[in-house]
Amino acid sequence: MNKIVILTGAGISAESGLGTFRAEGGLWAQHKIEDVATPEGFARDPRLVVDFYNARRAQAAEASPNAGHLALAKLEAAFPGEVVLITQNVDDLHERAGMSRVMHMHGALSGALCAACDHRWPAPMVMAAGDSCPNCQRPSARPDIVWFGEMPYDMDEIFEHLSGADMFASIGTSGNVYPAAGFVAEARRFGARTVEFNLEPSLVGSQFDDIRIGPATQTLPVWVD
Ligand code: BV8
Repeated sequence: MNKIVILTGAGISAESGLGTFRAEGGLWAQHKIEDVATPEGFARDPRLVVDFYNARRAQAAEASPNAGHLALAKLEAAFPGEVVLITQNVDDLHERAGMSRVMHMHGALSGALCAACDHRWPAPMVMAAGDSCPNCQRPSARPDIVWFGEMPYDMDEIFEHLSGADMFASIGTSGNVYPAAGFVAEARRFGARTVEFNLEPSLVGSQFDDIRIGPATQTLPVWVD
């Protein structure tokens, strides 16, 4: 086996104290998706959206990588073949765990994007609605996050990786959101073995060859060793 493709979701950061989306009291319980994670919501109330991501950026800065993040970094360092990590998460805990290759398909809290000229730059810890773009100087800075209805980043490269995967592992994601929830079917199409790590089977759990039930901080170190 020489290529492992990994997809992670909010569940891998849950034990670092970062809220998931659909759990009781999760992020979407406190806010409506259409108000804080769509371009229309940002156009309607940029301050609400910018403050939502400022709060998550501050939380992520306070959080630490957990044994699940560290296990994946250990796998990447020790595996003789290629490990590609695709995350739906916008925190930087994979990087801070030592993972060298992280594809943030839904963007990252550490990034800012210009809604006018598409310029991207490192986000300040606290963004304000109407911050100006350092490139075009217009007051059109927004969080560099892929919202619903927007095209995730690096999709061509991601499908390239999936077509060459020998193993596809999906960790801590509920299988609600596409195109990420469709990756297991894509990997299977090319003959990959597939394994899911979750507290319970996800909405696409039946498509996996193997499911490891339990907290990622326990199931991943066992899998990696
Ligand atoms: C697009 C950034 C097209 C924001 C996010 C109808 C059918 C199918 C698709 C659609 C549809 N209607 C609309 C769509 C498309 C839509 C979509 O899928 N909607 C869903 C809701 C139906 N998708 C999109 O819009 C995507 N774009 O399709 O573009 C296009 C084409 C052409 C041109 C332009 C566009 C873009 C989606 C990206 C949205 N942005 N994130 C932010 O982070 O604030 S999505 C957001 O939810 C998160 O980023 C995350 O990626 C995503 C999924 O959440 P999960 O990570 O799975 O988290 P969740 O809480 O749901 O689950 C946590 C899991 O962890 C649970 O299973 C739990 O059991 C487990 N867990 C908990 N603790 C642990 C654990 N597991 C292990 N250990 C633990 N300790």
